[in-house]
Amino acid sequence: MIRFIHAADMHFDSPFAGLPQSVARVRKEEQKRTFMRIIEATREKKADMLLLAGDIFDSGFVSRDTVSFLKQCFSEIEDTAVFVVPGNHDFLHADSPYKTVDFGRNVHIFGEEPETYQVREATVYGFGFSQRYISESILPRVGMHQEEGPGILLVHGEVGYESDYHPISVGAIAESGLSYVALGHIHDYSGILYAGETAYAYPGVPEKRHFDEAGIGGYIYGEIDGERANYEFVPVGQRDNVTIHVDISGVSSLDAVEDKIRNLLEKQNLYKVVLQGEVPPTMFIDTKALAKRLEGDCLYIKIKDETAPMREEEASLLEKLFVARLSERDDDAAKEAMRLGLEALRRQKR
Ligand SMILES: [Mn+2]
Repeated sequence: MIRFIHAADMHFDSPFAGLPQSVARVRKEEQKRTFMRIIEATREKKADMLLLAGDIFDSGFVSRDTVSFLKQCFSEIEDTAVFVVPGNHDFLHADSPYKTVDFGRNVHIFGEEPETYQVREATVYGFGFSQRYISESILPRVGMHQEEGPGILLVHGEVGYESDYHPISVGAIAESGLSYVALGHIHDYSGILYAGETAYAYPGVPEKRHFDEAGIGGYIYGEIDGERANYEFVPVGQRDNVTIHVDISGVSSLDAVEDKIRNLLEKQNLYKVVLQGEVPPTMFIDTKALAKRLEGDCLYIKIKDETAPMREEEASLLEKLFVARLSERDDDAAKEAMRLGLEALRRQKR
């Protein structure tokens, strides 16, 4: 039986732009810790191979820390063959760490021409990016897998007919004779897909970085035993980047808005909160101050105000007068009176 672990798109040395520096620093450490979980799983499962399907690095800028971290990781799984294909973000070039660093005896980095390795009864095929864009489909150049054991292809690219990021057609996968195609490039887990007899999948980013990479990331564990195969997605990510839309229509005070948001937060996650609905024309939402008050309830929060002022005729004259008078005072009693008073006035209207 062949056992493998398939991960992709770690994007090490991502700047985590948009986050405050202190949070970005935490996230960079966590990104590495999540990868260590993948290394631990590789060891525990006694996997024959660890397949890394490109975009291991976010760009040509790779820190020394990251290089020594990866060397350390790979040395801890000496009995596992580690296969790496460069992706569009970390494509091969003369100064690339893929060319300049010796990652260890058990690590094989694929070049731009398809190569083949034998790992026990399995044949592993792969090739990587050596430029930012590839619009030609290279899969047909690999040829059909005709060896006896299972065939596994490791590649970075986009399933479809047209793409500047190495198009891979479903038809070509179906005709490949392969058991499994280990893909990288798409940042969400794709599910285990099939083209003919061949399974293919994107594991996605293991530790999600941005609000457009929501969910808990992971890797794929596979076992191929003769004709039988089993593939499962294993979550390992530590935090979720959650976007929530909160309708605050009818919420009469900023304290109530704060409470409403607080109830939706989970300590470990990062949040983008979009406020919606209609609010009294006198309500001014200082999103920065509000976020600051909620900081302790999650790792990070940013708030966007997309509310609209209530139409004039809906805010009664009485409400306006009431708010105007109370706004002259700025103490807790006035705030409480504002909340209770507005609630009472609105109840009356219904
Ligand atoms: Mn990527």
